[in-house]
Amino acid sequence: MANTSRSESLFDEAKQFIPGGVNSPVRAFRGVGGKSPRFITRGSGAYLYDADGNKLIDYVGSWGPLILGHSHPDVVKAISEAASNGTSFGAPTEAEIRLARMICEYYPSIDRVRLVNSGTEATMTAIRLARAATRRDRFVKCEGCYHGHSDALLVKAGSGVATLGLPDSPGVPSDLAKLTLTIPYNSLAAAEEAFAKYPDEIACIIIEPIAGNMGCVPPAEGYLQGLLELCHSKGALLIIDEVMTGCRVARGGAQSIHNIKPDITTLGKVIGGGLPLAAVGGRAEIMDLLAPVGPVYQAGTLSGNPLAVAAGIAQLKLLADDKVYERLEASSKHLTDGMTSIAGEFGVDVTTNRVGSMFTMFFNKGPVIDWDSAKRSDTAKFATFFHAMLEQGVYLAPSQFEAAFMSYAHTDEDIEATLKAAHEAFAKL
Ligand code: KE4
Repeated sequence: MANTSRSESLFDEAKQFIPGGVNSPVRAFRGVGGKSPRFITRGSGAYLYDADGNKLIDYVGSWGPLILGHSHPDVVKAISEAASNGTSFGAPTEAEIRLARMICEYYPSIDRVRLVNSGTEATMTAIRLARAATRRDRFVKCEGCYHGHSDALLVKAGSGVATLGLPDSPGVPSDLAKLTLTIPYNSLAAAEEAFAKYPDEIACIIIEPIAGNMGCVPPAEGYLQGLLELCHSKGALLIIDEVMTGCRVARGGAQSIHNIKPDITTLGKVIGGGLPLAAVGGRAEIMDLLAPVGPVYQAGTLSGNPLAVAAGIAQLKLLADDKVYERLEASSKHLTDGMTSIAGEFGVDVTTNRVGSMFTMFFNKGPVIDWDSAKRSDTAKFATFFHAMLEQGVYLAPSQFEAAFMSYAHTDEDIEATLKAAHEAFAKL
């Protein structure tokens, strides 16, 4: 058994000062059980090192940002140089223009982009923009999609399709939740039903173009294009939330793979190079509704922060090379094909969904196409598999309903070691 005593004692200490000992709930391993999450001391390339000195092959990558691996020298150098000139000015800088220009070049649907500090801020702003642009209050999200923790988005489906949302957390007013309609993912009919039920009342649909927060679930053929056409036919906007998929599944995100131009895009994770940075972007006539040009208020003390912008520029510059995505595709296919065939050898039902370097192996006969099918996964079996892999030094996302991420730093030897660990883990199921 790996020694985890230091992590366990740090977890006990952390819980005295931080709710649940973590600054984001999923880190607490509640989805997989166990005595304690691993407290991490450093990351390097494809590896994390925990407080007890255990080396872990990392497939979480800080939940997506670290597409090049941990502490990439170019990114670290850029942050250090920026820091030596000061950490924050609360004033415009040339570097913010460079990053904004790169984003606009990578995303033809974006004329203007506002940098913020988290995906939550980005999606909250995107919905405010859509409501302002359409003068409508309701909006639609999909079950199983997560867009951050702003009140309007912490909503669960009511009974039936396209019903008034219910608060998915205490503290969210039901009067607010009612304005959020929830529909199944991958169902154009459900989206049409929402507009039929609330004609001229829906400001937008917000969607993960490739879902990652119910586990990885790709859109059905024509689904995204269908949503775009439906929204525009009803005077509504389409917000594509690429916080996870942006620069991950392709340099131009899911919208470049599916060749669609949404009205508003949110980005995060990869574009910040591991520092707190996200973005909301879209056509000029929408984005210029934002203060100080237009009346829609949005602000942030540390928005466009010099260190985060430097990290983002350094990472996005390295992602300009197609070879990075070619390698990510090949290494991710190698791993997921291998894992799936090992599961087959042991007669374990799994469904592996993958787009580029984000993927989920569901303990589920499949197909997994939406939240209803995803939630039929055997989470107990996943938890056993997760801990068996962690025990062998492989760090997967501590929830069946999360995506795992390959980095450019993972080598073929890392993948072979992971497959060997998977063989041992499946043998224990
Ligand atoms: P943040 O506020 O966590 O930066 O971004 C929220 C967000 C928005 N949109 C999408 C598609 C996202 O995946 C996220 C955040 N993703 C989770 C992982 N499932 C972050 C991990 C966490 O909550 O600790």
